[in-house]
Amino acid sequence: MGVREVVKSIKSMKTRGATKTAIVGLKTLRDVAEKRGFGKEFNQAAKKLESARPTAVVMHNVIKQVKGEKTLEAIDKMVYYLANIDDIIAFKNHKIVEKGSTILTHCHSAAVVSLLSYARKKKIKFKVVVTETRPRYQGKITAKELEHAGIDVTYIIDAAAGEFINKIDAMVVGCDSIRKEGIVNKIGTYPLAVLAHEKKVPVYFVGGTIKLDIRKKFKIEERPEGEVLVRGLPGVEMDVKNPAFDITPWKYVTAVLTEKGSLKPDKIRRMLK
Ligand code: RUB
Repeated sequence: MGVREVVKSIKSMKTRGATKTAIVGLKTLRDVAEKRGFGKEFNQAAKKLESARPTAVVMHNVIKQVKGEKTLEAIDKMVYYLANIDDIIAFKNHKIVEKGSTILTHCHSAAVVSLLSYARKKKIKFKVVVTETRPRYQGKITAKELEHAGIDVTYIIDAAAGEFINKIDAMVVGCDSIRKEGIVNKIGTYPLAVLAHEKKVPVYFVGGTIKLDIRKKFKIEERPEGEVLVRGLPGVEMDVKNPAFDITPWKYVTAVLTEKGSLKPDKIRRMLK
């Protein structure tokens, strides 16, 4: 696929998830670099790919690194690193999943699925409550992948979380960007974290340190209103908002599960300085 097709695939969410998007973006840039080098065309393609999904920081961080080195080997190294990071995170952190426990997750994160599947492979039996994740229903992908990994799944609408929270032992979600204000992830993560915190349920975010985000310019992607009101609301004139991500402030975060192990908020905030 060329740059234009990949940008289209990212914007339409055929390609999604912070890590996967960055891998696909990098592979596309590799083709550009192979044909045209690391000059103007490479920079233009990089800009287009980055702005296709502007909130997640992985694509930005890996492109920055590749621009520093300007070699195909640097791209290959980055792709390899991203393709393997979730396995390392799972290996280092799967013990947070306790035997007989029930985990709450939201949206679809490859890092979360990898960690939970690894725990199951290690013969730990547990349950996962998966929220459907309006408006794009990524919870369906998560439910399917976890069920295929032999995990007992309960699928709920987002608004049912309060009804289930007393049965939950830990909340485990992915992350798009780790910033000084807090952790950016799929819209709806923040209210779930507040609920979990209120009920003294630990809140874990899973993602590599490549998601540390020191960008000054940062925006929460606003997606089309048709995703929210699919058939519209004829005769009613109103504003429809559809932010794709929210920021969970640090006070609700128990730890970030990374390739360096489980890191507490204080440690991460020092790393962001
Ligand atoms: C996906 C989402 C995921 C993060 C992390 O949102 O918020 O939790 O991207 O994913 P969307 P991963 O479906 O809008 O891309 O662990 O795969 O990097």
